[in-house]
Amino acid sequence: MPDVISIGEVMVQMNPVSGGPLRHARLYERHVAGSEANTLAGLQRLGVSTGFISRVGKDELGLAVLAELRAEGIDVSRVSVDPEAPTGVYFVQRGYPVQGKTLVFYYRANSAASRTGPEDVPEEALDGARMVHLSGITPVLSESCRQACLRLVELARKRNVPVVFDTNIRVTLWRERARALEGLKPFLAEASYVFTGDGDLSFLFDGDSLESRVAQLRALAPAAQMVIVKRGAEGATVFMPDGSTVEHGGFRVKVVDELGAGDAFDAAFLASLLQGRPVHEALRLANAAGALTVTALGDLEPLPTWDDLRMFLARHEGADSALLR
Ligand code: KDG
Repeated sequence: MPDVISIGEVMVQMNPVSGGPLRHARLYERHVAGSEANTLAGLQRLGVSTGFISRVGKDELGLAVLAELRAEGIDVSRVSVDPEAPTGVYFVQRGYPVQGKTLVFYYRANSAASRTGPEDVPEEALDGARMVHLSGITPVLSESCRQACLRLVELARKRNVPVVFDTNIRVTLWRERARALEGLKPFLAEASYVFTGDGDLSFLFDGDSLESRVAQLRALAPAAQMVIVKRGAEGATVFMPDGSTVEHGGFRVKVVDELGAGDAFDAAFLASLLQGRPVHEALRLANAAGALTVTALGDLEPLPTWDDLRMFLARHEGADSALLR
């Protein structure tokens, strides 16, 4: 029985081998990715068992998605094949026209995954679960997806399973702040752990400091034991309920493909908590996992194992690095 259950959409990712605008891209690497499943794959690499709820199309791309998720060891018994709609696809444009920024072009409207509904979330899906993980992407995909997410959260509450929620704002999908805030509220209200980022916080709230935006988020997430704010290469900060914070700096690496870093971060943080590691150590490992994930194309492929993290930390923290136990 999986320790962590999540729900979302996995798409085929078309990632050009060269830079520049997509209108000229001719050679692509074909990957498979989706924020929530990326997090599950990251957990699997760190020894945590996971299960995913979704749909794929009855097509070649759906077979590719299923094959990759299975290869990561994710339980896909609750990913159904929907003959009525296709598997979603997205294209990535890295570093053009703004260096260091990635643009994403979705071909996912009315995809099979967007037809996921509460009927795909039976109560037994939570048998044995230690955490339920959701992100702000799935509820915006369709009304049935929103209902499926609400059901998952309701079942988690009924069974006392902690809910982990990553705000994961995709502006292209939400379009405007008021809609996003309304859409995220029911999930924030139930979350025991909230992951967010400085970009997400600025999109959601006004305020002259990170602290004031986090305070506004906390007001919507009164049950949150931790609000974890990711700041990319700058590191991350955990805001505890008593107002104290725990911080860890980021690691400098050569960025090849920034997508998936936040998912890798969540995975390493959660795997560390599930192992009983202290918050500061979880942050250190999560920052390292995020950094490692931007060093290669694709979201799933560069996700680290414990051995990868050990080697990375030894290199980046020097001889004094207190290596993982
Ligand atoms: O986290 C990276 C993913 O967000 C991206 O690769 C695809 O899931 C995705 C999305 O919805 O944007």
